[in-house]
Amino acid sequence: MKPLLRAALLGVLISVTAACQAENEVAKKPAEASQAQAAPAASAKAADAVKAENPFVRAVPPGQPNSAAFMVLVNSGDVAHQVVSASSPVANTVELHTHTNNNGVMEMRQISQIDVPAQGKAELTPGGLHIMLIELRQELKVGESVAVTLNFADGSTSVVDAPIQEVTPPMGGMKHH
Ligand SMILES: [Cu+2]
Repeated sequence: MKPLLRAALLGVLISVTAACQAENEVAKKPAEASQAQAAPAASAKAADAVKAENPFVRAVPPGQPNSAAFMVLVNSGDVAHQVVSASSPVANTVELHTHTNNNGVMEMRQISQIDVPAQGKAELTPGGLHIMLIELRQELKVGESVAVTLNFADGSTSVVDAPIQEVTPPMGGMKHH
């Protein structure tokens, strides 16, 4: 009796599953077709696929001309994206920077873009990649936040609200003579 019951249940399950799949396929097809025509690759826009996690800006004392913004850029899409520039109302100039180790001395240099791989991430951290805020227009106080606009290679943009935090300098320190 029991095996028979199980077989009967299994049969019902299989037919239900099969029916669902068939229904889904029928329902999906027209939607996909119309979406592709209306807005090609809309979901692939960098600003939609790339999210900034844990953004923060280094707090600086009054008189200090520069600061930097850090964050983890997470790309949930299947296409690689690139940040090609950034801007912020708190700085006259904003540049994309990285750090390189020159015989034990950490040096900053400007780069043309920050790559965010498909299904991957780019980590902007003190001592590594960062968004350089040059010629600050205002003091950056802990507890306030800074708007940083990211401009992607595909023309889309996203504004990141980055809280201002105390950041201890990375090991090795900056270039000094
Ligand atoms: Cu820098």
